[in-house]
Amino acid sequence: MDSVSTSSAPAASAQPVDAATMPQSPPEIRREDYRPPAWLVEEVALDFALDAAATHVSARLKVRRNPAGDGANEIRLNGDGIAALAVMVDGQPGNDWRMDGADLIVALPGDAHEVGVETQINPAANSQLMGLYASGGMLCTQCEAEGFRRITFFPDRPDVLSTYRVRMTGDKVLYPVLLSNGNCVAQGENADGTHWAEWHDPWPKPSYLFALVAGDLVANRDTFTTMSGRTVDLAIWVRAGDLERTDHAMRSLRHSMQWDEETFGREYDLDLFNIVAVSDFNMGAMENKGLNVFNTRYVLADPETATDADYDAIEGVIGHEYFHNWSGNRVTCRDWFQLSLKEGFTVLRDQLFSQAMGSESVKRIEDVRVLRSAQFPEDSGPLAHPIRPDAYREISNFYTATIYNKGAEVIRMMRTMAGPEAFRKGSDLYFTRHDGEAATCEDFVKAMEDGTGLDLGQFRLWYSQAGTPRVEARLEHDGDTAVLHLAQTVPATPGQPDKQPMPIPLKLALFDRDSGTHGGEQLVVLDKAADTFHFPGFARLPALSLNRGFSAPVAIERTVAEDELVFLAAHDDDPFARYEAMQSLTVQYLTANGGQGGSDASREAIGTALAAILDDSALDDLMRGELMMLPGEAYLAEQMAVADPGAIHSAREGLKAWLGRTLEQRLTALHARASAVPYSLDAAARGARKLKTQALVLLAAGVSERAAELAAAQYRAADNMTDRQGALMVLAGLDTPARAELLADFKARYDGNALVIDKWFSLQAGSLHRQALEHVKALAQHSDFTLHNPNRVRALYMAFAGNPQAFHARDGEGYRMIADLILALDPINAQTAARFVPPLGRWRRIEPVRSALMRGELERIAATPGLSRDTAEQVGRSLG
Ligand code: B3K
Ligand code: ZN
Repeated sequence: MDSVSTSSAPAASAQPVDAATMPQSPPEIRREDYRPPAWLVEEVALDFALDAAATHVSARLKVRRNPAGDGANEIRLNGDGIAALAVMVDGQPGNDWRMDGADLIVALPGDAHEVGVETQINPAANSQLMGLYASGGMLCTQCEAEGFRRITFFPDRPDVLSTYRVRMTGDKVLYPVLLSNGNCVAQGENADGTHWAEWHDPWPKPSYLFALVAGDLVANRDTFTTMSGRTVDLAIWVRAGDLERTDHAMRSLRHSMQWDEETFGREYDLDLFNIVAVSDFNMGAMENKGLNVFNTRYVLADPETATDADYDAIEGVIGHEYFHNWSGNRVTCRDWFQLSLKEGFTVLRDQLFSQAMGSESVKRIEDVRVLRSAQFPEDSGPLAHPIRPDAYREISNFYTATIYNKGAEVIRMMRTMAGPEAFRKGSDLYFTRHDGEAATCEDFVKAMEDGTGLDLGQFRLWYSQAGTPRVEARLEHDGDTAVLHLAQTVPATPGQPDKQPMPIPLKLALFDRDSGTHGGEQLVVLDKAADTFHFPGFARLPALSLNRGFSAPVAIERTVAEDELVFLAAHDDDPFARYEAMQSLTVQYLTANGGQGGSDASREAIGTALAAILDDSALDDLMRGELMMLPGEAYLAEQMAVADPGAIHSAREGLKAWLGRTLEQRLTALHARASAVPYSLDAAARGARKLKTQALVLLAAGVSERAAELAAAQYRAADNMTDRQGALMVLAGLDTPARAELLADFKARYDGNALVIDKWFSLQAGSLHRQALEHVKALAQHSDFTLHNPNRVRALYMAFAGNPQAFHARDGEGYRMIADLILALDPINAQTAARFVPPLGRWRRIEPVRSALMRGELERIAATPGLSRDTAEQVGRSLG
């Protein structure tokens, strides 16, 4: 594209906005204030003269008055920290423009114009990693949600869809590879040692899906033939040394493309699909049209450096980003309040994909565990919000477990009620009806209603009401009938004191205790505050298996006799329900007496149930490994109005120790059996590896010397990262000479491999060692630690914030460390800093001594001048 000729801008209004001058209470943006854009942008032409310290950007926008707009004779082009070097209207230097805060307002008298703007940005100085930034010598972008405005002035909102033509010029040696969205349409060399490429994306898209990458990269290439017979070129771009670790990602991509055709009828729509791995990235990955940008952690894997969990995560994230091509890109969001429209639906799609690729039930259990440990606490705390929020100050704060994971559960409930075939009709209708549009959650629900035939009138409450519903269940026996009484309450959440009953689909089965069988799974929908359901044909009280498969994201409140739970843990034919029975047994025991623990008889019942699971030869090891995991401390705390993290930790560790001692023979025998299974990626071998580590976890608590020997032997014999990391995780929590020796061995063995060194930081920060807090302090001073790499920051401090014993140290030192981190990180990377506020925000649900300390740290942060909008919002909501 020709560069736009310059006109001199008024100096005073061209000053970039300094984040430090941001007010402590940034303005609230409300869903009800949505108005269609006054102007649409049909075509965008961007010309980048790439340079790490000074990239020049010329933008030309073909704009057209929106008939549905407010008729304004000016266009608002959002900016963030950039200055307009020149503004042109219809090829002439524009005189009629002004700055409004960070935004550029350009007067436009007619109905169609071409607006040109020039900006200059400094990618090397961009530590926020939003917009165009430098990462290890390459240049890359992240625009969702509002990063495009850090590159050029633009109506940076998702309901403005445009086609993009992008030209890049850069140094041939530094940036031999030049990528953008869509297809490469031309390229060439200049006499001055630079080269250029021009890319065109034929699919109209919002600015948040724009991407550019320039760097010295190599590609793993493959092809995929679509259902209509088109050949798509696939490429995964990485640094030269990483190429051999991209095969699993490529396989996952091909599987994703195939699965989306088969399951949702969705075909890919460009001739090219590029993925680029970047080591400095604020989140997991980004679904830019035709050019996904990924955190290296969700691309690179080989048995030596990646665990089985890493392999699964790569498959899931590759699938997730690929599926966004339809649920997000072809049909995008009207505004950011509709974020769950694309994220909730795409999480459901990636969950179903992973369920189909591996163990369906184990994946379901893992997803429920994430929901309960991350989303339930969010839903019951100061940051609770509906899956379609009503207001935000900084949208980056709303990429939450509620929007993503609860959003997925809400759509999963529609699927459960409709059945998979009708659900597919609904999703087909949604994609056809809204293809090429910026849609709303309401559009999705309406398409589901029309496609499935369900009446979702009352169900819409799931979109507007926050809080995890509580369902009280009581089963009685009357004559030959089992009578189930159900009652629901949706708790009050910030801004929502009164709630209405919601439709809650509960799958259930009633087991005859003598035969251990049931007469078929049933679905009841509780849509009133209270209801009663009758099930004739039971001579005596059956055992109730409720919310099978976790059909609704609710908390069931039911006192169940231990013998019934032991029965279900051993006999339920729904693997999730079996897991659930085991969890309930443990939760009941651990939360008894205010978290001090229950009776010896209750503990015996857990031991008996676990022994049966260890002995059950019909169980596969992946599932056995799941059943061996005790509920996490965050989930246990969630069961109490006010929790004492110290008491919960001691009770849980006490139970682990008792189980480790009581089941020592069985656990060591299982460990030996599993150790004989050679490495492979099949389910049996993966199950064996999971079992080994779970056995060590229990043994370490009960018979630590024996566990230390086994763990050290497992570490030394390991030919894969799952075994090595599992063993080292256990050793990191023990006081044994092998601890320091093998941590040092691990560090030396993998020095230079950033993803594995992240593990080394995490293992120590998350360890059960009594000195974990001191270890974290020392690691923060390590020469390999930096606040400039989000993976490294998360490796150390997220692991620490998720380590209850260390984070909740009674003297408040853990809280102080996280608050200090937030303050140090905020000016560097506000988005990542704000992610550390929620752990402190739990203060209202914690016993008084710790509660006051947590609140004190939040107040200290709040009183610090110059906070980012991200952190100011999260701290304000946490204290409010
Ligand atoms: N859509 C992106 C998330 C962007 C987050 C911006 N703060 C990745 C994903 O959910 O697929
Ligand atoms: Zn997503």
